[in-house]
Amino acid sequence: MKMIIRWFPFGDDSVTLSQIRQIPGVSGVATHLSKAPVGSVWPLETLQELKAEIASYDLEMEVIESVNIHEDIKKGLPSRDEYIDAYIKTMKNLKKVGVKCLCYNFMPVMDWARSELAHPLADGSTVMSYRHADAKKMNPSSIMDAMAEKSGGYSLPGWEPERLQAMASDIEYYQNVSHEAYWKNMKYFLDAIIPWAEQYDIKMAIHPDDPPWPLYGLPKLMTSEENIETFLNLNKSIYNGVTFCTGSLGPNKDNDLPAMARRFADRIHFAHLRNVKRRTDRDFEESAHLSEAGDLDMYEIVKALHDAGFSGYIRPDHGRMIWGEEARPGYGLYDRAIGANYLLGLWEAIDKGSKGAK
Ligand code: CS2
Ligand code: MN
Repeated sequence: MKMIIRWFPFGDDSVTLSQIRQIPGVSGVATHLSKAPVGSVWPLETLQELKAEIASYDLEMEVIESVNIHEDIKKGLPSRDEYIDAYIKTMKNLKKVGVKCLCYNFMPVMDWARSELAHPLADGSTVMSYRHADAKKMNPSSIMDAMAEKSGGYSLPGWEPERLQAMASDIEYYQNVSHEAYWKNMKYFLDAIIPWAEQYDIKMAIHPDDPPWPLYGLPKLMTSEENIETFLNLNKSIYNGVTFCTGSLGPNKDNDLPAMARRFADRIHFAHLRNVKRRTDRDFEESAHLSEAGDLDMYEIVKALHDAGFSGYIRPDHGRMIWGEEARPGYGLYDRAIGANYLLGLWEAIDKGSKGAK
């Protein structure tokens, strides 16, 4: 298992590689080419420069999060083939710079959605929160404005401006896309790229939908144990894997995360471990990583992964904003550093306990 931290390059992050390097137990970063338009081929020389910068801080760049999927692929349009070709060319360049795991998502139109980016907690920190009634009321472009305004000018993962231009018309398009059709589009993509993932030895790791339920009538599939099983059966290669994001799957109280971790461990190549506090079946807020801070038993989740032989990458996911830090929402330094070492502590105790440490 390797503990990593997500980092946004090219001045797009308030957190520095020098700071990440000082977090004990962290071996590398999950990063991406934030300036590469969705559907383009990522230039090898840019990747080489990025890897060299990361390596100059003794950090590894083995995980990419994310090479986003062009909407035409998700829609299953004829133009998808040219974007799939570009995706495969990008994978070839990623192989050349030593990437071993590629996190992506197949969420239609947008990445995660929240209705509040700085919800105050009693301890004076703030978290991102989701109230379904508010999110439904907010038309997508106002969510975009609210997010852009409150995110300190950072574009949020998956909410890059070029993806949002067509947001309203894309949402309209998906009103007539059935789950069955969407699964077919997903399978078409997987069957095209998994042979190349095998050849390049890059483990593909799809990220769940966040929140894990329908919003704006969009087909949200990666939401439950049953749907993860369906996904894994679309293409049975070990290279067709999952990013096990507990904060994305956790708001759905029917998701038994330790059981899912045990069941899918051999197809989980990347784990985003964070906690959430459910308020209702459709409302939640994020929390500190500690089990008692939210509704998830982080010990049981880590134990399930460990005991099932998980050997991939783990990262702390969204943290609170604490000690007055101003950063990309969910991506402050302090609470993710605390989370990383909490998770490492759990892993060490479970690992040594399993070996009968005295
Ligand atoms: C991330 C997602 O910030 C987050 O919650 O886990 O944005 C994730 O990077 C993408 O969905 C993966 O493509
Ligand atoms: Mn995640």
